[in-house]
Amino acid sequence: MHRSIAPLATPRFSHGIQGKWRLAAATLLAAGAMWGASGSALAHVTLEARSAPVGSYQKLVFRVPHGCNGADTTRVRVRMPDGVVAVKPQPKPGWVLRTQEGDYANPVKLHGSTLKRGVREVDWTGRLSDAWYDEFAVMAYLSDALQPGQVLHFPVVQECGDRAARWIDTSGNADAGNPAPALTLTPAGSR
Ligand SMILES: [Cu+2]
Repeated sequence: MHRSIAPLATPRFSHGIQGKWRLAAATLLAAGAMWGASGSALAHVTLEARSAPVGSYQKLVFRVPHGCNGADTTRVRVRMPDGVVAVKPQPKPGWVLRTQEGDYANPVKLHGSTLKRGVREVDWTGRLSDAWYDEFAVMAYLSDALQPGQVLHFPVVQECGDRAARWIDTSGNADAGNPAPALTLTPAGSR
């Protein structure tokens, strides 16, 4: 007697297992999208610390993880927003350091004296290979007049020879192509 062997039917997963596969697939997709977004955002010029208390001294570290479309970085200029005072940049061996002074929007009382002007822009000129990572730091005081919850934006122009990347978007939009490094202010004395 010849019994026909039914052709192998597509294994039908029970709804539970199929559901799980679908869920796993959806999670992977979402993770990929998020990495894409946060990965690329994290890969721009950003601040190491994302938040800091009002009325405190902070070391602000600007991270440069790549050049301009493959070209080496030759200059990094950072503008200080209002309320960021008593700025002292960190020199870097092999880089020329320049600063631009200007009036503060509001005078700031600090250690018994009133500061009316100071460093408003810092400029490092040198060379950083696109294949390498580096940091550019300043010490600064976050004025007591600033408000917790406020987001400070530090526009950065990254020059790469005759090319440039302008990290100057201060909209705070997550999908901004060229976001300026941002610092969220927390209440005085908070960690
Ligand atoms: Cu990037």
